[in-house]
Amino acid sequence: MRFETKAIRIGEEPDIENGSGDVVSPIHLSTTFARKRVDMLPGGYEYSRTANPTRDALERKLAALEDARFGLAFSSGMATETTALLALLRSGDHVIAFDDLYGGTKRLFRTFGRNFGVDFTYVDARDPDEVASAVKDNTRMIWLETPTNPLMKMCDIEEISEIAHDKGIIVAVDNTFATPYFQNPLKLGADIVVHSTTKYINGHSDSVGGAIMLSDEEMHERLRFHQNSSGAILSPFDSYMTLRGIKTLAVRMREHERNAMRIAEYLESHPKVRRVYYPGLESHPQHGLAKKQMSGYGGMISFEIYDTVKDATKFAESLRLFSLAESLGGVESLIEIPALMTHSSVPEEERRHIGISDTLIRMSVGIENVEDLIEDIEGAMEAL
Ligand code: P1T
Repeated sequence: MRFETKAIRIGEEPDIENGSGDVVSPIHLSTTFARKRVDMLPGGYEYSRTANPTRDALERKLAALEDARFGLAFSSGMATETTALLALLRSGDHVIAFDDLYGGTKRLFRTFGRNFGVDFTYVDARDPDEVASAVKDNTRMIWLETPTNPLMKMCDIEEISEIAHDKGIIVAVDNTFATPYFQNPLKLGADIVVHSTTKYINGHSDSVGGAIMLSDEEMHERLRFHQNSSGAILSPFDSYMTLRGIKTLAVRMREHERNAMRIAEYLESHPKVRRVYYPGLESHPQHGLAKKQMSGYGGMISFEIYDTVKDATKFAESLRLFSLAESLGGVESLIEIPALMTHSSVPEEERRHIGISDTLIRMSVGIENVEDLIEDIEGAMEAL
């Protein structure tokens, strides 16, 4: 099956022989499942934290999207990351992470590292040599985002995976920005893929969730054990919402990208714009890598305008169609200022080092009519 077919069909095969033939997975709200004898679970289910039929349907669909053997669904992207760290690391381990990551991920790594004795080293993973030279004897994991939030930096998953696998290091890739429609890290050698399903996978800004997809059986066992024991599971209702959202992932991503490309080109030619960060632009320093490891460039754009934070704020507040809000990946367009919003928990000095200026603006381009979006941007530029 191709991507669009899997996104619609997998996990929700109608059971005509024994069930009611639902073409859509029902929302199984039951917290527990009855049995006739203590040693017999007729439907295979015991207690909904451990496994639930609606979440199972979603986990099967999620796995199919990344061509993985296993999928696990969690109550948020952050709960997913927390579970991955708990399941796969031990005190005394060392982790190498891309220095440009979602602010909340860095905040989690800071507290996790401090409280559990895990050492994190941040590197500019655009250069694989920087990753290689950060490896120590106790390095257990390499954590990557590509493209990164918010600077749209990229790293070569294949090359970094080769460095890691020589030394038995786990490669985890947060694929939230690219989505499985445009990029498949497991096929490039990564061991686990992490998603905030809150974003493109659900796609409608009405469910907070997260997921891990992977094919390694032993790592899956450990993650599944911690999913149950720490309990940060996705609810049956949110599982249903996400199942529903995924069915249109391919069509949505094609539209997000089409609109984003038009807007990135428009911004790049605008005299009030200093710089545009979008992997689809030939001016992006890693456009070649984007072409190599992604099949499309996605719907996220960051850019800087001349000159002050006041101008950036005024621009963001003057837009009428772009909602001034954190998050991304929904059908509606959003705008935000990372230094003041999503990445405000990253210390100022670190933001400067990475390149997140106070005037950096991040757009999640929705799938509204692109002419309306450009007119909106034009109006806000004129207000400056
Ligand atoms: O918000 P949550 O579902 O817990 O996901 C966290 C997360 C993980 N990874 C990436 C790449 C993310 O962008 C996020 C959440 N990001 C935002 C809320 C934001 O506006 O950037």
